[in-house]
Amino acid sequence: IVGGSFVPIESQPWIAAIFQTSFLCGGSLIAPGWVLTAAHCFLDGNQTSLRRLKVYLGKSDIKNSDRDREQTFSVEKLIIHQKYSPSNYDNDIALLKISNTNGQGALKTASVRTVCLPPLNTYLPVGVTCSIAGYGKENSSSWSYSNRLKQATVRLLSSTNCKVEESYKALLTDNMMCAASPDWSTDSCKGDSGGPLVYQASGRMFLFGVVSWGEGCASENKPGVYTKVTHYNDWIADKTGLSEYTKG
Ligand code: 4AZ
Repeated sequence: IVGGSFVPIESQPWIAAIFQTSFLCGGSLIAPGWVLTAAHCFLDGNQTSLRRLKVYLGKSDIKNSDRDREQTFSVEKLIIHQKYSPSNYDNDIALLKISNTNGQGALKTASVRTVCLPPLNTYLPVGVTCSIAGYGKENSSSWSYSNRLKQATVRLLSSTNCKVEESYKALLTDNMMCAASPDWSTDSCKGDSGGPLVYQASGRMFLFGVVSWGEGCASENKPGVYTKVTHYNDWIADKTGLSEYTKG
């Protein structure tokens, strides 16, 4: 995350840190046994070795473990969207079925809880402020990830605005949405992929976006691009067996 601030895990208790030997991507806990993330995190697609994947919840710091707050999981299943396109990142969404050593999903604590999925047919109005979070780079020229959890606010752009020449013209599909800060000072960056873009409504947090791609980080006229979670209610319900109307 470029800009924004360091936050304790309790500010984003649904964020997941996905490891494949080393840190790989962010994700979001949408149900005790399910993490939603980006498909492009798994270069080998469904050939990815599940045994090498580990998911941590309740983690404020990638490098140091915090045994009192952390929960660790192995991955039982990796489900990459069947229409994910590695060439343009269309349908950049994937699900991980997680379980601990007792075969159970996440336990709700102060540092671990689920995020709500947006109800069917909800649309965020252009200009609303959302928050993004992750353990990724603090600027594009960094050599390493932040390691500590950061959060920042960004505003939703209209697709027309995001498709102008200076932005992404032909690169955007209807399954993507753009967000940036008006002064281009905050953005998601490398290592934040798969992580959450959330919007607060009626005191609840809804997962509207999954960090997907962008040209550089916090560069002028190059917004961050997020997978539109509302386009995948049916897919998520079908793959997980969860109700489309997640009550949190
Ligand atoms: C990446 O490389 C990446 N500024 C993620 C998000 C953005 C750019 C790059 C958005 O994972």
